[in-house]
Amino acid sequence: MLYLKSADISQSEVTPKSLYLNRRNFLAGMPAAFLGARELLSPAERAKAATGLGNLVKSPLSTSEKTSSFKDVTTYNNFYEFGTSKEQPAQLAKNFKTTPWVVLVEGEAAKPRKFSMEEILKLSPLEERIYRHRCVEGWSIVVPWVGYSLSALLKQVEPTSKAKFVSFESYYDLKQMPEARHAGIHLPYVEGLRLDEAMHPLALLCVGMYGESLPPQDGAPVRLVVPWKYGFKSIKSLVKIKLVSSQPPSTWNITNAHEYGFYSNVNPQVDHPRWTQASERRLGEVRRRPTLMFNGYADQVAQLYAGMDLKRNF
Ligand SMILES: Nc1nc2c(c(=O)[nH]1)N[C@H]1C(S)=C(S)[C@@H](COP(=O)(O)O)O[C@H]1N2
Ligand SMILES: [Mo]
Repeated sequence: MLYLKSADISQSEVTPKSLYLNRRNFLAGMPAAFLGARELLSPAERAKAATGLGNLVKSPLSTSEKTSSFKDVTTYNNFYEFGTSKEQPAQLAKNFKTTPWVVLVEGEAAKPRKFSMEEILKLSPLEERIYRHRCVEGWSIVVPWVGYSLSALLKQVEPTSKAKFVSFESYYDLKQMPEARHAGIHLPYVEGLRLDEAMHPLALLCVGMYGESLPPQDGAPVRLVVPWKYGFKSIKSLVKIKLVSSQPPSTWNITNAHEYGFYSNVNPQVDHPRWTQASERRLGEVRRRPTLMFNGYADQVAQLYAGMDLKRNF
């Protein structure tokens, strides 16, 4: 019998009403203990099976905190296109087809163009960046991501002076993502950043984790990781990036504007309407820990918001 723990209900990104509408989905859910094929391999076998990402530059932007386990990070996911429970994406994204893959970068740019995945992988040296990553639901992880600053890609297309924001869109195909019908959120998944946020060196264009290419459930083949914002800003399986002149829509804001603003900076002083944001639980740990302003990246990013009311711009 599959049942929901009360914490899962009270701290889910979707409202209880949407959860109720998704009940069918939960009842059809997979056993939580099921492991992905790669999980069954020994570490040595896994290294052999991995898509080699070559020599990774160790980034000085990394935290020295202990990384979360590969298992936790790849079996407890939010990827609504592949189901709304934490266990579904690892199961239902298994056969997600990520080759060939093309990302269109267009809009207010002198040189808009498409980038194949092969081009993206070669654009800039791949770095290992160990970041804290916190979901608005109150869980967090520390992940050795692989990628490089998003700015390297954006600079390629030469943003014009009219470009003030960047909008992002995920892959969406009901044939590959049948569960998306019951997601209860606006799809295709869209997100946005102000241009200066997108150009900040911490904003990562991510192509891998734990030295390997990204598993489908974590956003293969290419996603964003914006470590000072709640996890939902870190859009997965990116297919489109558009430089725009005004603030673009974002999936969670469209779905529930009362609960999710455009900025979504991690801020322990601004509670979510349905729960506190003052603390979090790191996956693999029992005791909750205090949540840090900007998820611990205040020294690097607070300047971007100087003079802004961060309670109003939540
Ligand atoms: N396309 C897409 N991107 C997404 C989501 C999603 O449902 N669809 N979920 C977001 C949320 S709510 C979180 S917390 C992070 C989770 O990333 P992870 O599963 O790699 O930890 O992905 C974000 N990116
Ligand atoms: Mo999230």
